[in-house]
Amino acid sequence: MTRPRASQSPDSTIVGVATGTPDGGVAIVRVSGPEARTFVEALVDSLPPPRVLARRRVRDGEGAGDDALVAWMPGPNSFTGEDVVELHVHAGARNVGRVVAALQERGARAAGPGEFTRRAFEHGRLSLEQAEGIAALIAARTSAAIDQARRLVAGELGRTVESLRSAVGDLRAEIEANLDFPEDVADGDVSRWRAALLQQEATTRSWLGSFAAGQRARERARVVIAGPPNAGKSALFNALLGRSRAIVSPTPGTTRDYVEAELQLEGIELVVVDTAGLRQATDDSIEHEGIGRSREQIAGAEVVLWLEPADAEPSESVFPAALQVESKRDLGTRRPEWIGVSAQTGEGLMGLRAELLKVVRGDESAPWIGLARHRDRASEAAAALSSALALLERMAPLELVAFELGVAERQLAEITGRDALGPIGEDVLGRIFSQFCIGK
Ligand SMILES: Nc1nc2c(ncn2[C@@H]2O[C@H](COP(=O)(O)OP(=O)(O)OP(=O)(O)O)[C@@H](O)[C@H]2O)c(=O)[nH]1
Ligand SMILES: [Mg+2]
Repeated sequence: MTRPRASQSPDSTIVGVATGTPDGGVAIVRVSGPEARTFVEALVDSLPPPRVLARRRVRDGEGAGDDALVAWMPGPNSFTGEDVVELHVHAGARNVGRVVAALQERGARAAGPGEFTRRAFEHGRLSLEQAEGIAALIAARTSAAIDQARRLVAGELGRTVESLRSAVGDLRAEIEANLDFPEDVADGDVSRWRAALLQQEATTRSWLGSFAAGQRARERARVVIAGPPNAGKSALFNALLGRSRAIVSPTPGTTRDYVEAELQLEGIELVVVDTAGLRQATDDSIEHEGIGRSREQIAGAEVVLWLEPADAEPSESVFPAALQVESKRDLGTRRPEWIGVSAQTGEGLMGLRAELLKVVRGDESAPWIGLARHRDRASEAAAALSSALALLERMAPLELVAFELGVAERQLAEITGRDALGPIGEDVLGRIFSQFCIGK
């Protein structure tokens, strides 16, 4: 196990505010460590029985003290695995500050970012990817992100990864058992190993293949409406949102800066962006700047809606890889093969929404809930499994195959962090837990 730094001594008792800002009516002050009980008892006379919320007066100074609810959760069956006491006090920075200061006077140390969760990990209460799931849950901005983070916290990824890791480990053990007598290895063994390896490699690659879908689902896709001036981009933007958010006018070059707004389509959150119309020569420097910003928006888009109006000739600069939409269909059509809409009559909007959903959802393959760090480790594991497979097919010495399997095993173990504290190291843990807010 990595030795914590002196300032993070596992023996120290830490205090932090578990509730975030802005304050609600109640704030939770959490104390964890061997002296949690003693420190809090000094303020509240007696602790309630374990896991019972009881009312206590918190004497944190001269006056009457705060009227609080106190929960006492003795370790190891607590969130951190240590003795934990939670004080539900009245919120407000000053009031909470006094309670925290009183605990610090008794000897509790202010917790660093993610320190409670880190202790939970170090005491085996959570695996690493579950801890990362907690951070992802706190940071989640879309309902898909919340679902995925909850599944991480519930240990779903950890169980899948762990089951592959143990299969790789079993295979390595079996191959190693044959190292001393390679001439006894039967052809049947080799083809069985090969089949197992193929399957393990395919599993890992399938995670990598659906990583992007999971990431897309977590984030709000940016849908950028672009096209020549006066195409009806702002009118379509408003029609999609169902409210008049952007200025619509017959003057080409009306929209200068881009305008963005959130849009929900069947439970999928999108960001729709209206941009300044693209045209070549313009000596208006503001419009010029606006066009530059449109191009940046297009470059950063998951989906570009390229809009051209039915009452103008097709332009030469249709943006490639975009959904091609003809606007002002109430005026006729010159691009019958494009998706047709009219912001004025509402014609075609349903069809456009359906096309948008199709693109945003991408392939319907189940998205992987792993985060970027998990993808990186899985990708190393997949590479090692591929090498092992290639070595086996080349009839290379079995030591080499076993070595590659060992690499794959270690990479997979780093995802959950459970059995691989050594190789993970302080810097990785520091990076992961520093993303948390204080009190988590
Ligand atoms: N007939 C008809 N007119 C439309 C429709 N949509 C927009 N218009 C008109 O087309 C003109 C331009 O609309 P905007 O939405 O401002 O066009 P834009 O593409 O945002 O233009 P810029 O911001 O200048 O690039 C306005 O006069 C709108 O009323 C439509 O569906 N049918
Ligand atoms: Mg506009």
